[in-house]
Amino acid sequence: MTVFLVIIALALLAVTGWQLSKIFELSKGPGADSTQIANDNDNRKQARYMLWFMIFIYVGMAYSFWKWSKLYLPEAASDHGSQVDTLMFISIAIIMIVQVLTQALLHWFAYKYQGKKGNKALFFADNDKLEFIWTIIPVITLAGLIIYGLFTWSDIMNIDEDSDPIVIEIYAKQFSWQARYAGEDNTLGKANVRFIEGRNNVGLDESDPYGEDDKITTVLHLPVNKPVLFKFRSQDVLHSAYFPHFRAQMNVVPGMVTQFGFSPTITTEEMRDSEYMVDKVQTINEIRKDNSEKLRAEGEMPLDPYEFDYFIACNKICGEAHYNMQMKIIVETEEEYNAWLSEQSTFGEFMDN
Ligand SMILES: [Cu+2]
Repeated sequence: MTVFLVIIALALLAVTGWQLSKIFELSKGPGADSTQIANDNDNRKQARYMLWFMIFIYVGMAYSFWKWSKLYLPEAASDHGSQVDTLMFISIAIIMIVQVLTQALLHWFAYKYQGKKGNKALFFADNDKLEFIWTIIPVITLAGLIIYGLFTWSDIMNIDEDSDPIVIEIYAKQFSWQARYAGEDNTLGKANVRFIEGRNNVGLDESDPYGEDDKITTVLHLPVNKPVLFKFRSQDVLHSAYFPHFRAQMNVVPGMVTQFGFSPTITTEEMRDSEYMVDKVQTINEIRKDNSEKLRAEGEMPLDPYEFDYFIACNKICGEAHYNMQMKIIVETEEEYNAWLSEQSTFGEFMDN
């Protein structure tokens, strides 16, 4: 109702403004130039606006790069990540070059060929040579980008099963993630949403011997430089597993298993020690410190200092707590990983307890 009233008020305000401008025009008297057709003076003004607007766009662009380029993700922490980054960089570079050139031409031409009384526009109906040039250049560029993209895509998506990857299931539900390690046999036991009952909250088939040694956890540990094959399942709605630092994302679809594989290349410790992350964490903690002081003044609990961790975030708006649907990832050495995994209880042990 309030929105409706605000809209009506704004509309009435606009009508008032329009009527006032009419009165203002009329009050200028019969001698004033009241024609609706632009004269040389108007054209000159508009042409200058075009130039000013071009400067505004370029300054805004440069400022945005300077101000926000530090929000880029850090160096990719997976083996295929640099390929994704290169593809992205080339695409953006080409778009930027074309954008800067065409924007400049558009605004400069509007200025240079502004309307002048008595000037006639040069006009020709078609020019095959020009049309050929402006068609063939985008065709070659786009074909190049698409072919390069396809090669990169198939390189990333085709998982080499001979490399004997560690198989881990990522199980999504509103609003949390669980990881299921395949255990000694490296084979995941059968699972279905129909088997969910009591403590069996990911729906493992208890009659399947492969499932007996599976290990279900709420934190995802990964050994560095080992290929991992992720199998994704969802209990309820469409989710999307987004691993930004590893440049990976896969839809998690109820009723089917999707998959994606990569090898992490940078441990959590190494990433924390990187120049980028030290800087970022320091900035975050400075903000937290200021906020904590405010909280303390209001008699509330101060914030804990932030420490970097990899994570999976949900990248499909899946419900009210979607924004907070994430799982911590710890990339560590193989020894640390094995030590951690051996401490986790198997599904069989978990159900017997
Ligand atoms: Cu979700």
